[in-house]
Amino acid sequence: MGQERNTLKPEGHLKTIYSDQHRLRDAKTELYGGELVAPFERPSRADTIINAVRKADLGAIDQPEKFSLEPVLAVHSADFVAFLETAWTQWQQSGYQGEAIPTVWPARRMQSRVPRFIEGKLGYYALAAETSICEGTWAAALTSKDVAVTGAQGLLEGEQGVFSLCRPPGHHAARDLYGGYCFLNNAAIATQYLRDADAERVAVLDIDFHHGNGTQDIFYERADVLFCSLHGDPDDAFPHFLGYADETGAGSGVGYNRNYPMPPGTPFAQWRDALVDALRHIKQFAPQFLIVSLGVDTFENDPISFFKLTTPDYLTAGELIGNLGIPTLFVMEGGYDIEEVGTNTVNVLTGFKAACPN
Ligand code: 5XA
Ligand code: ZN
Repeated sequence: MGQERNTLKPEGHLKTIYSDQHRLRDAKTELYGGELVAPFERPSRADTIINAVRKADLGAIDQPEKFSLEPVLAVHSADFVAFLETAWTQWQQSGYQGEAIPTVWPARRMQSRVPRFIEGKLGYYALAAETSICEGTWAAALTSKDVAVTGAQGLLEGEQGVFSLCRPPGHHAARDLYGGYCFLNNAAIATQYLRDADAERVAVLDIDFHHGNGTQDIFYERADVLFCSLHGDPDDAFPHFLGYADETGAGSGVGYNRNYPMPPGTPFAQWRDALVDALRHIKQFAPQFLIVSLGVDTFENDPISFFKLTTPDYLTAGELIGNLGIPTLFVMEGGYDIEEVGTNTVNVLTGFKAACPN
């Protein structure tokens, strides 16, 4: 580590980073089951979570600092970032009336070039069609990145636990792909930010219901970032084309990617066993920092997922993570049961805080 960590923070303190700029991302459409529906990933999710955080009195709630595009360009390609920045304007200029939805892809045996027209660009950069781009999407994604990087900065300043309430989420966004409600990969950006601040090793634990294909993609050939993901088996669940157990890393990254795909109906006991195994590997890796991609769409009543975790289970999950004693940044990903998304999220943080009170 090149940077000194500061003195200990008040006991039991878990700082949250939040901005209501997330509301700028308020798409009206999601392509789901052959229909255009109101998006599952909607502003009320974050509103519910921040209200639960306030009620639980976990610690200070800070606004994010503003960061440049530098930490973004450390994990995403410049052409992808330029596309995201201008996609909505280009779409509007084309005369289309609805939100921007991709309809054509570079499928097998076709060319892999970036077309000039926005319809082609959307297909080139999208990994899925459900995620409409609308006014305010880019501004919200930028703020979400600031929320993540401010959280990472908190770890560098000596916080033991920080919650970055990112929205839109990020873990499906790869180096040059968006989709699955994600645009910029907040967890990967925070991870790389910590590496660039001289942390030798950083681990990423993804406990969202869906495989973190974007994060895996970004770090797949690296031995300095261990990626572990617990998720619905891609045979049955989005993103379908990545997340199998035999994806273990490539090049110098072999052995630093661990996937735990699980079947429909997976109960907490089975999920917990996978978590314990992932935590064992993380402990062995001995990272300076842990990033948790925190999704609570593993909940039994989640409308788009199929695991069977219950509200008290999230306390146990947080406690198991906290037992590692590694300075940890929680980065918000999915969770769509609007009634319970706040309680379930706060339970993870409360369990963590109880296990590592400093
Ligand atoms: O973690 N990812 C999600 O919750 C989004 C899944 C999108 C499925 N079409
Ligand atoms: Zn998810």
